[in-house]
This record gives sequence, structure tokens and C-alpha cells, in this order.
Amino acid sequence: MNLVEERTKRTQWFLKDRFGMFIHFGLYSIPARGEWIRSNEKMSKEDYQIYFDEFNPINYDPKSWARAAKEAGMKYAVMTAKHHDGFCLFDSKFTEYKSTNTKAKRDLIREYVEAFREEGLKVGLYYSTIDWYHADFPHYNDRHHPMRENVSYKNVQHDFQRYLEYMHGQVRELCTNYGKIDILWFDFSYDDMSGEKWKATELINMVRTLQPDVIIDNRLEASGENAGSIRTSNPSFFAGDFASPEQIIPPEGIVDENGNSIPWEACITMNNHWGYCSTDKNYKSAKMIIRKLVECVSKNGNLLLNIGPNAKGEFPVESLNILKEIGIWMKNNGESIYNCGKSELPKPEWGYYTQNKNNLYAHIFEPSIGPIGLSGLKDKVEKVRLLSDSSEIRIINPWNTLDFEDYIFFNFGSPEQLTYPLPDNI
Ligand code: JFZ
Repeated sequence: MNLVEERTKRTQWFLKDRFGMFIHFGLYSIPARGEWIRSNEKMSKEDYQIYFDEFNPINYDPKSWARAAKEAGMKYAVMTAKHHDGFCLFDSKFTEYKSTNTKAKRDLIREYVEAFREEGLKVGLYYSTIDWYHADFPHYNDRHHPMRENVSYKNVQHDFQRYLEYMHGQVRELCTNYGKIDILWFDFSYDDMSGEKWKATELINMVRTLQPDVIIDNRLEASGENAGSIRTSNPSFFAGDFASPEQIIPPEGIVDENGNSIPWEACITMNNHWGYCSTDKNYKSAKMIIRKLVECVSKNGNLLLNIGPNAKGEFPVESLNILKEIGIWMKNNGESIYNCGKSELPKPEWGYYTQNKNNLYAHIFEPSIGPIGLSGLKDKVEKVRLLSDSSEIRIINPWNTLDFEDYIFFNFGSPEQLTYPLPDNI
């Protein structure tokens, strides 16, 4: 098997599952101004240390998180084992900067993988390639590093090889000590900090040896607008198994250079932050998120929806409510999401299609004043049913179909609507 065939095989479950939960949790959940706070506010190690000293998420209960994810219809999750600030939520032997050394005294990642697996969800780990804590991370040329403008800091010697040993050692721990890992989500590459700079071939070799079936994102080489070589027919060994567009749903999905769809997953936040932000109440509606999920699936993609738990280890109440609402919809309509993908039919003007082997699902976003038309389907549709209650939707002949020979029409409103021809003046 070549690399593309191996990718196709590994990602089968991922393409069926379609919907997952992203969790950004760490020391930054305490200041509650987002996970980039240390960089954004140019905080020194000492400035940031207070959050380590204080960290104690007394209500951390990943079982309740897993239940919330499952009830929302999510099939997998990805949680930050280490974010850019370098703080480890797992018991790594390579650092003292970890949750087991805080007041919490817990390996949060162990509890997370166990809880989510118990609910039947697949588990993923986010691991930041960038590290603002490790003394050997080369912040002297790093436009993101909190200490980028600190002159005395620039003169300190940094041994990047030592950082790479640290990073590889931690990835080995994550692939060894936590059972079967379904997704590894590396984040991220930029400037010349990309690909072999991370010793990516060696890293992926190790990962594949320890976790043969794990799927990996494309960010060991991708950055910004560059998706890396995953879209070529000859991707690099570390190109990843799926593309990871962020806060955007690609207009045409993601295809390789031959026009074949490749696995992709859009990650989006519920408000405008990844890590908990107490003042950001700009939550998207459940309706909008459901529509974004439909849009992803209609373009052969997945949706990874982020939650930023607060310092106590709780999901914000707004997030919980959104999850509940999504769950109600998924319970009734999940059949049009799981195991579904892009339809052979072009996008209809009133919404999106999703499709599986047996059915075409019409997701009607636009309210209609009358019958809704499906192009190219005349005489091809056996029956139309409302997915949520299996009730009959009648295929009808609207008043004057002369111009619509290729369409079938069905009525989505009350039957009476059908009988009234539209007035001439609208
Ligand atoms: C990254 C992180 O920096 C961020 O904190 C969060 O974890 C998010 C999911 O991923 O954000 C990025 C990464 C790469 C780019 C932009 C934002 N990029 O290459 O343009």
C-alpha cells in the first residue's frame, strides 16, 4: 500500500463519525483570556507561574464531559495534552511542569481517555509542537514567543536538539501510557519551524510503530494558507491523514490535485476563543452550528467543535446548552450525518444535500413560500419522508410546471399550500 492508500484505510471510521469535540483546557483557563494569553500579554515565566501554583480544577469530571459529548451526537474528542504554554495535563517524566505537580495532583489526560472511552467515544490528543516553557525552545527567532522582545532572554543559549528529544519523548509517552489513541493532533508549523525541523519522519515512524491505526492531522508541515503536501498525489511521510482548516469551512471541501476528496476536519469554536474566556459571550447558536456540521458533511468533511472549560474544570453553561440542543437535532437527524458525505447532485439553492448509499438527505435552510424543487430527480424518487418522524412528504405537481421538467417537487408545509397557485404579482 502506498501512503495515500494507507491514509484511506486508516480514516474510514473518521469519515463515518463526522462530528467530534475539541477541548482546550490548561493553566490559561484561570486568567480566562484565551490560550494565547502568555504570548499576547508578553508574560514572563514568573508572571505565568501564579496560574500553575493555583491550578486546581475541583470539578474536573471528564465522565460528565464524555456524557455531554455523547448526548450531543459526537463520536470522538481531542483534548490538549500540552498547549503552546508547555503545561502538561499528563504525568510526563520529562518535566515538572505538569498537572500531577499542581494542587490537582491528577493526570487529567488519563482520566479523560478513560472516561471518553467508557462512553464509547474515540479519543484524540492535541500536542503543541511549540513550547513557550521549555528552555531549549528557540524563542530567539520566534515571533510568537512571550519573551520575543526581551533582550536578556535572547542571549541565553538554546539547544533545539534537546527540545526535540523532549518533544519526541513526550509523544512516546502519550503513545505508550494511555492505551489506544485514535487521533494525534499536532499544532503547529510556521516559518521554517516545519516538517523535518521537528524531525517529523522519525517522529511519525515512532508514532506509527506504537499506534499503527492512529490518524494524524496535517500540521507537522502545514501552516497558514499552506495545507502542506497532503493535497498532492505524492504526500510526504508526515503530511498527515486529514487536513485541518480552522474557523472556516472550505467553500468546495478539500480535494487533492486530481480532484479526489481527501479527509478534512474543520475546527470551530463555540464563541471566539479556544481556551475559556469569561467575557466572550459571543456564542454561535446551536442552529448555526448544526448547519455548519451539515455543510461540512455535504462537502465530505468533519466538524470538530471546541469547548473551553473554566478553571474549575466545568463546561460553560452556554456550551452545555448548545450541546443539548445539538443533541436533540442529532437524535432525530443523525442518520443524515454519520456515514454520509457529498451528494452527486449539485448544491440546491435552498440548503444542502448529504447522501449515503441508500438515501439522499435534503437539508432545507431556506424557508419556502411553496413547493420545493429538486433538480434532476424527476421520476427518480420513490418517496420523500421527514427524517425526524418518518412522516410522508407528498411529491406534488405544482401549478404550471412547464419550465421545470427535470424537477420533482415536494411540499414541506401544510397540504393546503399545494392547492393555491402563487399569485402573479410576487
Ligand atoms: C492553533 C493554536 O495556536 C490555537 O491556540 C488553537 O489551539 C488552534 C486550534 O490552533 O491556531 C492556529 C494554528 C495555525 C494557524 C492559525 C491558528 N495558521 O497556520 O494559520
